[in-house]
Amino acid sequence: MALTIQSAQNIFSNTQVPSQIPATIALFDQLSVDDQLAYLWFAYTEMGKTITPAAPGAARLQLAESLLNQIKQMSAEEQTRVMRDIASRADSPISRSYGFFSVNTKLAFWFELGELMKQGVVAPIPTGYQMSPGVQLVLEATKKLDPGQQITVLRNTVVNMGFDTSDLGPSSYPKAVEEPAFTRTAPPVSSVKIDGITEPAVLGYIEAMNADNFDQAISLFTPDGALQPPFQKPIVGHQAIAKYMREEAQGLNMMPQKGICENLPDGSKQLKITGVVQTPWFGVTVGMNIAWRFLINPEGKIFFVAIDMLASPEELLNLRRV
Ligand code: 45D
Repeated sequence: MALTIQSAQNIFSNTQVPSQIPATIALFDQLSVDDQLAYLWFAYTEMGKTITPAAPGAARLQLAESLLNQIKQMSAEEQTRVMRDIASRADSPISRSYGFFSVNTKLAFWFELGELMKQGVVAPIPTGYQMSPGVQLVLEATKKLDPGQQITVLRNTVVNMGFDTSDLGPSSYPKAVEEPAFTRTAPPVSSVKIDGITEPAVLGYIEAMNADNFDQAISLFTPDGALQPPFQKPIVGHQAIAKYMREEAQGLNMMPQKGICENLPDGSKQLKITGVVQTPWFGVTVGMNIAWRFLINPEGKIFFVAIDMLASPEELLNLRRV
């Protein structure tokens, strides 16, 4: 039987547990735009007492510089309007420019605005703003998440902001040809060991990703292979996966711990591996509990890999057979 992405998506489906991350984002989405901005400010400053992101390097900030300079020059009211436009995905010039940013440029943009807010150069929340019960509710829901889940909520809200530029074609807005590299927080692990796993494609994948060697990682996939990031649709084919990895998978520390491997009748294999991933934004201070679900074809190539955020640390041990 030929492998299909649809059937691959369902491997180990019995170990999937609903995540609090989309549930929290759904609550956030129901807030008014001023409430959303206020929530992010409170959540970010509260979180900042224990963990803070690393400052984005100059090269990354440069990609957002022209927007930031425009905002710095505005009155407090104009600054508030711009933030409302971006948060509500309005069709305005600045919200369009933001919409063309890569994920990491979006994060760098808000990081810098957050700094400017702390310095009093940019207005944090609209003057006269009163916290609504809805904001309180989403903040309470956020407090119950572990740090890895909290930063995922923040990241996803920032990613969803800005005018949706997907139908506009390539941007006329200046964009770096290549994403600037993140400085690694730990030296790459050269020999990967995963309890219960000997599959060369999987070990090779982790090793290549931990060295940001995306060409090497891609070469382990079938030409029609797919990678499905957390809460997203599968990204199909070498070129699309390579673009995604350059934009979003740089500088990650992947620390798989244990896994199971099952042989299927057609000679392919399905594997589930659990472990911890660190993002260069937070380095070793935040670990995200995740699972990789691999489908390896009979020739030993990766046909499919899904990355799932685990609902709780207990899920790290949930390696039941199907
Ligand atoms: O609106 O094997 C203010 C893949 C107030 C690749 C603010 C992966 C106003 C394959 C505070 C200023 C990548 C899928 C906003 C593996 C306002 C693979 C600012 C997984 C917005 C394993 C807010 C990788 C700010 C994973 C500055 C799971 C927020 C990676 C900053 C996960 C938030 C990475 C930051 C995550 C969040 C990174 C910096 C979750 C970063 C999160």
